[in-house]
Amino acid sequence: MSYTQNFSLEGKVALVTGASYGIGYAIAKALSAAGAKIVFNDIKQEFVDKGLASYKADGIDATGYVCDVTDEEAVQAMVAKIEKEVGVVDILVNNAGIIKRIPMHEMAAAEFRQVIDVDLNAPFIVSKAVLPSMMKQRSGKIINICSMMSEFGRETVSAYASAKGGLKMLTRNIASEYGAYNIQCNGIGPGYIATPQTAPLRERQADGSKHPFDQFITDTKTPAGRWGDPEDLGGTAVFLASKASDFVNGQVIYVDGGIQAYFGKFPG
Ligand code: NAP
Ligand code: GCO
Repeated sequence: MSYTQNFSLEGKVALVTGASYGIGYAIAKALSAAGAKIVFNDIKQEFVDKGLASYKADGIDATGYVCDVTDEEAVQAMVAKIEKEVGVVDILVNNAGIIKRIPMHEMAAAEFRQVIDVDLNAPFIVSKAVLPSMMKQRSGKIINICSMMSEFGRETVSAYASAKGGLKMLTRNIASEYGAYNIQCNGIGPGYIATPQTAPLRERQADGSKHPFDQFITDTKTPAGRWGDPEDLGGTAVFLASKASDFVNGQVIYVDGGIQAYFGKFPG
């Protein structure tokens, strides 16, 4: 087998959750370029339709489903449908996610639970749904989209950091529990990526100047000196979805322009 064939996803079915736009969409595009057949979901028909139009415009023949990843019954039904209509899911990317930026002492327990539900419980639910067929075929790849907050805390993101820290451990546990079935589960920890999720942190100020958080990310925190583009994550996703990573299991690869390595710029 040639070196490049190791990275080919030809003949594989990839389910990317919440992939109508943003990071999920860019990862799906990369997996498709490597040969995978793309399946995605979103909560609303309107977003599935928008996603389908974008994939079509990019020349990708994707299949989209309406499904809330926190609803176990709906997820089980979607995976059964995918297996019937497209094929067994060889690659799962748990991408769908939300954030609520609220000081912890002001956060309602229901808000905390909602974030845990989408960002941690749902990856459990969707992984659980695809595992039986992966175990039967004795191969599979699960990629969990983690975060800088899998390692760090910061003001206002207690629920998100709890969920993403938990997702790192779920990643290690899936690797531990199903490695014997030739199933690899790894995480990607994106740095600060320009998507709708982070748009409020990049909003221009009334006087036209940069948002202070935007400045903090580019000038203080990130050695690369810029926000990430969703497409920056594509290469790592293809690697973790391919044969090239068959002996890599339970890792989180941080694709962050150097944030995890950096102490931060001294102001002066
Ligand atoms: P985004 O632009 O907000 O996109 C998130 C996607 O998830 C949307 O398509 C959304 O659908 C979908 N989604 C949310 N809840 C869902 C549910 N219950 N069922 C199905 N789909 C659902 O976010 P993003 O920035 O691309 O982030 C994607 C993932 O990367 C998330 O897990 C996020 O936490 C993580 N991440 C982001 C960054 C960053 O800097 N942007 C960094 C590290 C990690 P709707 O539009 O229909 O709500
Ligand atoms: C925030 C951000 C993040 C990022 C990302 C970093 O408010 O700090 O939204 O948490 O989106 O997850 O990796």
